Amino acid sequence: MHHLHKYPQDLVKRFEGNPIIDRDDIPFACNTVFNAGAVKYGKEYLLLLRVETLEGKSCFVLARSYDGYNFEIGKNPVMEASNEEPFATYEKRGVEDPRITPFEDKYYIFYTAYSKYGPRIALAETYNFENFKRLALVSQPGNKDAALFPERINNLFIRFDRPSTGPTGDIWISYSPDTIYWGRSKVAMEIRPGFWDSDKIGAGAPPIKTEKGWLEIYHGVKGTGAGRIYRLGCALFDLDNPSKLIGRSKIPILSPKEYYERTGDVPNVIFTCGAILEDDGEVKIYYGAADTCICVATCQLQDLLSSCLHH
Ligand code: M1P
Repeated sequence: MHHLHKYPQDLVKRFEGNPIIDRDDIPFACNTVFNAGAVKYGKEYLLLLRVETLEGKSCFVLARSYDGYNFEIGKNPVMEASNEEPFATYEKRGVEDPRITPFEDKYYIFYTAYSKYGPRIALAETYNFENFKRLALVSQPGNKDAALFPERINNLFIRFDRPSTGPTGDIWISYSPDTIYWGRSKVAMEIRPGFWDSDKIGAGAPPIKTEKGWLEIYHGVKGTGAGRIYRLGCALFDLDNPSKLIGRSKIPILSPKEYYERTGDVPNVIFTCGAILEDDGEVKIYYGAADTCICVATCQLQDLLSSCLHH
């Protein structure tokens, strides 16, 4: 039905072949696949898929592609709820929403460790996407949506995260000398009452360095009488002091509209954990739709920057 819309509504252009991955593509029985970390690894595009098993717990499965659209899916999970402490206690309900950051010679993965205590941020690393090593649980319960910056600033690692401070939630920034101990936490960007991101916001893809600042593609949530709507927007932060917000898109860059975004386990959800900036300035945004399948949409970096700055 989208061809009937009179005016274009999304800055970001959906791939016509969406969804690119759904549960029938996973080589074992599962419930859903969504919210994938994304990275370019040599000539390959890699997605670390969040796959929810029939049990209802999530694990991670690796998917590989040479064009960013057609993926070959690994036969088995590369990470499942851990049996080893200290992780086992806090991953009893699974591992969720991985975000991959290339960092020097390795790749860090922030993910949500989920248990009866609630969500916690956990950190793993890999050098080759064959072996994954858990490093530490790096927050108390009630924190998630962690996205690591791809370089140190003033000798410190930096992350955005989303502590739960009641029914609403803002994006915070924290600093660490070693990726394990985090502090100097402060709020970096707040919800906007009256807007599409009025109730909760959370970092999506790890920040992308641009000449205008750190670009963050984030999700914003608005409650309605029929449930929440998750949309994507973008924001720009100062290169030297990323706690300083420079600008923010006034309208969303992508909102649920297509059937696969409207219908699924959780309707009206567009949620990203990873985007890839190509050499020609195109940004591929991978997103989970309705917590049920994986989609991709593209746009020009310059258009995202303009949307942050022109409002
Ligand atoms: O169902 C939508 C999303 O809800 C949660 O996200 P957040 O706590 O940031 O609002 C997560 O469970 C996420 O995985 C899910 O896609």
